[in-house]
Amino acid sequence: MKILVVGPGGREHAIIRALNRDAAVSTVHAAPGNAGIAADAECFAVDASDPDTVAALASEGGYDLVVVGPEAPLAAGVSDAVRAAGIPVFGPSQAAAQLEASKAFAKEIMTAAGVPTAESVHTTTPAEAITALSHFGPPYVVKDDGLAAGKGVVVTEDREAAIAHAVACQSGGSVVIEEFLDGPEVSLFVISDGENLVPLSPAQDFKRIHDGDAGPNTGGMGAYTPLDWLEDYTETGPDGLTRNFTEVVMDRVARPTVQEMARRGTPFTGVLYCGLAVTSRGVRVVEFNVRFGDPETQAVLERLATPLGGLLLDAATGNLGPDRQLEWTRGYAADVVIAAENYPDSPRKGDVISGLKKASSLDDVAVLHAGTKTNDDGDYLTAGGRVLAVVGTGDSLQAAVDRAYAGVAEISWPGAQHRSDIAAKALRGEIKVTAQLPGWSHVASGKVRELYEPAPGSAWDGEDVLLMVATDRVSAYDHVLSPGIPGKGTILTQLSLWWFEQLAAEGIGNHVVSTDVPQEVAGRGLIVRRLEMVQAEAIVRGYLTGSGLTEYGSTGSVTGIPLPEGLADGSRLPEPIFTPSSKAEYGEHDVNITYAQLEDKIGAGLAERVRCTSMRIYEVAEQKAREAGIVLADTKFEFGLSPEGDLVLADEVLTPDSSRFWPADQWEPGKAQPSFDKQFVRDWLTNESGWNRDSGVTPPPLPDHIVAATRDRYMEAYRKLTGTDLSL
Ligand code: Q0N
Repeated sequence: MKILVVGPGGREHAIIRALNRDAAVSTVHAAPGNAGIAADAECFAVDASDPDTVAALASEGGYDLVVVGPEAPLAAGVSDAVRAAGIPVFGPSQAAAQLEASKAFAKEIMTAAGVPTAESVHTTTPAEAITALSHFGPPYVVKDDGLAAGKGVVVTEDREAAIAHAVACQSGGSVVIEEFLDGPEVSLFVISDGENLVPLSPAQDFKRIHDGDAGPNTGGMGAYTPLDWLEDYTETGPDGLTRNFTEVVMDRVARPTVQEMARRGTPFTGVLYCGLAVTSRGVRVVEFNVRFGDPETQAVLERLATPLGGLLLDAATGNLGPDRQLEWTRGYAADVVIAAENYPDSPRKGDVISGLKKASSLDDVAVLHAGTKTNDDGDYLTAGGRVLAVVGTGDSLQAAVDRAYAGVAEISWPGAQHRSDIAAKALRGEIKVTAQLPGWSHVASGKVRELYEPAPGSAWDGEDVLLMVATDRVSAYDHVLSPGIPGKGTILTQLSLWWFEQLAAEGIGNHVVSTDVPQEVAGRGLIVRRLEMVQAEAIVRGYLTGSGLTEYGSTGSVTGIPLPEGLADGSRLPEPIFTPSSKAEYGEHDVNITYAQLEDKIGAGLAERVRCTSMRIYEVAEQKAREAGIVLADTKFEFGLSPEGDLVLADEVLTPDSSRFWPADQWEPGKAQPSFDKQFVRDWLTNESGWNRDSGVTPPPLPDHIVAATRDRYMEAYRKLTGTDLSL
């Protein structure tokens, strides 16, 4: 197969590199290509956006397939001209390319096809604008609708500022008020033959020039794939089946869009780039592009194992078939773009690039060219804003990123700039998405749990209930670790339920209403009464450790309760003590408070009821745990008040996440006690992983054997306490 790739940039270099790996591809040529591409394909210096020129070149060259890379030639009708010349072309017609070229057209198609996108309202009067702003709530998104006025977009929490911008825009025409899309952005490329579709692997790109998403927008400064954090995203379809992220985008976005385009007689052939926001309310389309994205393509194609030439030819000729699947290499890919000085304003050109050979000779590193040329001495010179993309691959995301940066470190020229935080948030586990549960709206996220409320019109709508979902996430030393512990959410929820039952038998009521939850969260979700929460945590300690030990060390007492001298880490206290704490600012540690402070905070009467009930629960639970061979060292409860004024036990109770469980037969005061849950995680992190707790750096991923051992430990705690096994 002989293929011509149209376009000059890094994306085209990535496509050509992947085509060269396809054994069925004999020849790849580029028009116009660039200096780096020239090493991998013969280049023809033509105007890539001129339809007749490209069609003539394609005919004369006898190509079996033309692949059009960038948007400009597509919008100019290059695909149509090549197709008219009787040559298969991968890339949409000029008419279908309107999905990218015209935002209004894209919106029209999405509306017709029922594709979820940001809800928006056109307004022409201040009163209409104010109504719309109130409808969406903060943060407010106010967009100028007049092409000429060009006052742009304002995103603000400040209602007055939003109104002012709306009024200013209305002076020149109308203004669009739009739903703010919270949540991370994802690029999903979907290959279409006009009818059938096949998705590539989701990727994330970095648009701003500087670290931390500071500075102006660029064409893209780096990307990585796949996105492990998307695994938490699920949605249930009308058939009651649960879909993963890619299935949701295929069902709700890509397929309806391609069907609508076909219905209009302008079938879409090529790659539909779905720019998506994964919001708390579900997936939303931010924008469509009609081509491979740059720099995501450099990472995505690096992992593609399916021969690319055959795939693109099948798409170009309507032969994808209904069940096309792609093969991927294991692991991850990341790329880092190196841009010229003064990019994106007016990039400096003509600097000699050094270190290219060294960088590309590194294992699992590829250097793809975007804006380069060569001089008479054979040096590579900068010749554009984005100059190079360095791609790294590896078994882990960290390895892929490390390799990309190892390549970047070899390359230099005066004023070269790159971001140093590509994939950093993902590596720190800071990107989170929430499963969409049928009948429930997400309201809050904890470190390891999620909270939902009944969705309007659902079975529980109008009832004062919440859905509390325990995840498999595990946290240690204030970091949420990856991967999670499979089954943890279920084990802890079932343990909590068992305790609730034991305590109910003692006359202690709790907030559980039902365990009949959506199947996605069966076993780890609880429907609970929505209570007015007591604004303090009720901690009972029978043994001295943790923050209690620290406080005892400096004052001899804990939350104002004096303790005898000579106690050590793990010492049993003469009698259990009630040591309340109070939520500090969001994200901060809770702070211990005295009983008098608790009385000030919630009132003396309520404080007494909370203290009394907590002590009683600890007494019951400590006894039961002891019989099971477990020391219940300390534990935290949360309470709420029912509308009738009853004190109700809330949250989860007496689990390893809210309590310290120690194996009774190993208890030995004077040292840190082995704990019954995360001991393996903590020991591995501090002793074996090479990670430093005080470094501020994200802990490395947990190895399989630590995950398995930790899970066994949770299971053992459940078995010991309840006397039964949990079949998961
Ligand atoms: C509530 N939290 C803090 C879930 C647990 N029954 C209730 N009624 C009203 N509010 C709450 C409960 C309970 N339980 C408790 N937040 C709201 C603990 N959350 C953290 C996130 O996950």
